Amino acid sequence: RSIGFMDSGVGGLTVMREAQKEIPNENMIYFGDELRLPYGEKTIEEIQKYSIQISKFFLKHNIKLMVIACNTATARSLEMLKKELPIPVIGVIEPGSKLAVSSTKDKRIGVIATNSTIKSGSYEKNINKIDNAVEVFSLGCPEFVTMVESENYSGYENQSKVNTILAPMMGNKIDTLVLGCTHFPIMKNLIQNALGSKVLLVDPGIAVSKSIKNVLYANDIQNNSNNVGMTSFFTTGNASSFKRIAEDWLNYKVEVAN
Ligand code: DGN
Repeated sequence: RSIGFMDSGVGGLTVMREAQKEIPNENMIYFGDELRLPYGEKTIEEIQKYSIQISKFFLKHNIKLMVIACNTATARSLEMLKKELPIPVIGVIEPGSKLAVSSTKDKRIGVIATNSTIKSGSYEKNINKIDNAVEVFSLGCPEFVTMVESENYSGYENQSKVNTILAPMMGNKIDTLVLGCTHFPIMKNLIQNALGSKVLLVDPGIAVSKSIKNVLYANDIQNNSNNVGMTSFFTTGNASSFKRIAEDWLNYKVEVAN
């Protein structure tokens, strides 16, 4: 049985790549809902409906664990999926918040994400549940999702776009920035350049891969074989652009089905 990773597009690949480093022997299925992207601009009801549909697709493929590798869908449908599904479900916001709190020295954390994630207040709530002395500065950056999906995530012009979009974050004296959308690690260099080397970027995917491992072992559903796991990829959108971005990010050849 495999682990299902869902996102609205290619973003969740940043989470799956970390998981493949942590638990390379597990089989994984990736589902990118590019046709209905961006989730960040959809209503809560729409996001919940899409998440349920994708979970049904996964259950038909007999998954043993579902990872919501999308912050927007985590913010809006994690609690619902946890109640509805007969298998464990993991989101990205709680592990990401923990990692951010353990990283900040000045207790000033920036969060960049989709508008829906920012509006949900989920990072603020999770961060302040761990330490309510931390100040959280949030900024919606929906343009970054479009840039990544359209393969505009490097080069001078894209750098200056990123600088402009992140300008409102500059006066906040943050020492840590959460990449609160799974698409953002793909343009990590541009974000780091814009903020300068003193700001530590937190990629929740790294923390999520540890949670996945813990949940597998806690439920005794880990794969005990030493063989490298199989991975399959599905998109509701354009398979060839998905393939290009996935191969660029994962560094191996992939087959993508519709
Ligand atoms: N990758 C998704 C996230 O982490 O929120 C959102 C992308 C989108 O659909 N806007």
